[in-house]
Amino acid sequence: MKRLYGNIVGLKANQLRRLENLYRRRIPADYVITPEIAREISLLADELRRQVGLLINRKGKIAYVIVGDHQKIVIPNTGLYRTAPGRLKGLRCVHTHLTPEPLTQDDVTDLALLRLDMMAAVAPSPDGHTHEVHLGHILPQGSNGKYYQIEKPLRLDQLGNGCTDQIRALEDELARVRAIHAAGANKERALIVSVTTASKRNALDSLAELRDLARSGGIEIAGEELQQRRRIDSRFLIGLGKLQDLTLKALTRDINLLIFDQELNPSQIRSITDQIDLKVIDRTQLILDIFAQRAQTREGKLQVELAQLKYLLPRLITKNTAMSRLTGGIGGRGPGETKLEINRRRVRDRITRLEKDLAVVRKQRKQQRAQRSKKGVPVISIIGYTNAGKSTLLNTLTQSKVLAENQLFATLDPSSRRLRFPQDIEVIITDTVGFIKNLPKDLMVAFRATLEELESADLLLHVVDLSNQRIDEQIQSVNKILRDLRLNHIPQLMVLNKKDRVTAETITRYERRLKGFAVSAKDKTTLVPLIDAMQSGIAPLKSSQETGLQVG
Ligand SMILES: Nc1nc2c(ncn2[C@@H]2O[C@H](COP(=O)(O)OP(=O)(O)OP(=O)(O)O)[C@@H](O)[C@H]2O)c(=O)[nH]1
Ligand SMILES: [Mg+2]
Repeated sequence: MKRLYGNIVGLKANQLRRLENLYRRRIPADYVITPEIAREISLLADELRRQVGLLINRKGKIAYVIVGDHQKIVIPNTGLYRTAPGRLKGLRCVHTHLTPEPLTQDDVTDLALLRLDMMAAVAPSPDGHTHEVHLGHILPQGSNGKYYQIEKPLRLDQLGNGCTDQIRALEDELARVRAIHAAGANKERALIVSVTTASKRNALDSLAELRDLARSGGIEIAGEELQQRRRIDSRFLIGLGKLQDLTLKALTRDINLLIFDQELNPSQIRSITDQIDLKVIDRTQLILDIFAQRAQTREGKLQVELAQLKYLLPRLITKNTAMSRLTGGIGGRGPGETKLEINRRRVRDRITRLEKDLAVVRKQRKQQRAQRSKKGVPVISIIGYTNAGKSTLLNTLTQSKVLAENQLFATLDPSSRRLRFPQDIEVIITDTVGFIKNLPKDLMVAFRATLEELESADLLLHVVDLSNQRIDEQIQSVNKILRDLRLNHIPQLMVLNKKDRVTAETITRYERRLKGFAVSAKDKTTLVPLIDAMQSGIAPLKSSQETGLQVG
């Protein structure tokens, strides 16, 4: 005889036998539950003053008999049952309520989180004379923000309602939704989530940027969720109820990834992934993943790996299933799944190794810089917020073909080009990785070698995107990073880019305010005043270096 699950302490032998006998019963395909079994479990529950529950498979076999307490049953770990993405569990739950109560919040949570075929509660009818059955199921195409449906209570003689067909139809519909999305290759489908105490406007701006980031990371966005709270729930960030909503939404829209705009600490990631069967990442990890996709050179790769491992280390806890979702990152790139079993020590060893390698790189770069300054070739560095048009500007200035794309972080590895000005001055012009607000600290540290390159710049071209709604915040973020890197003493020219995309009035306003040069990096003819300014910015420098050389 199969065993019972739950709290069977204090049950009498004949009660145990009656419970165990339930395993022998079979439910005909059309029925959620037969009236006899419904009556029987209600009777048992009344006698025990405990809830009784059944998990029933698609063949009508009872797979689990569960004894709960007065208010709830705890569903055992049904992990062995299939959980194919976009499919239901293949089990439905029918349990008793001791009072005339419809499906509870807990019932709906179980329905959602376990992806049960159905959830049913057999409860006394309000008049107390008979029983009625409350039934809920997932809605395949969530409409009006509702992802589950609770049916009108059924009388016991209404239970033969084509139950199996209904479940099949439900699952077909889920499969259809999934097929539509699967057509878009094996992209990740994400729900982006922001939980914030900030103003709505700031939160929306930030979400918009997160959307761009996700898009740049090759992720498809299936939905957005903004929750403004007076206080942040320190365990789940969002409330548990909301989390449950998200799970249902994820199921019905075939979503496999949640991206949080807010940084999640290790224990929050764990509490969330303990609750839901989805991959969960935060903005920082998304940025790290994009960097991992883009890194081309050995140095770039070293830097990204270092940043990823540093981020990972505090989140690395052995024997936690949540880890597989965490370390995988989007599409399992970066340090990824193959190295999942690495323990903390090995991660630390690897970090030390990477730091050593990078120290060598830094030294080499330093020597190169010393050489350059000995030769007296001035360096102009193009900096600015990501996607501002830095690479495009470099390309147009030097007629080269550095990758420029409408993506965040198209450029990761710095590139340098020589440029000869009309006045016959030669300079080196470098393009760098773009900046972003709240640049993850680990990235900043890891990219020190690249960023140090900026220290030797004689002139910075700060490129801004006039057409971006968030231009002011972006300028502030860049200036903050420059201060953090102690680069704010280097002379700066403001380059107001993409002027072809804004009105003349906007151009004048920003020219006045920022004393910058409005250009269209794509159009060489617009660059003349900027080139003049670059020359006069560099010329005094060049002549003083030459005098210096003569003296030496
Ligand atoms: N309309 C217009 N688009 C531009 C202009 N300059 C750049 N772009 C576009 O803006 C996008 C980003 O340009 P990039 O040069 O890659 O920008 P970036 O600053 O190097 O970006 P990251 O390397 O990702 O930080 C590309 O799609 C460019 O074609 C411009 O003057 N006008
Ligand atoms: Mg670039």
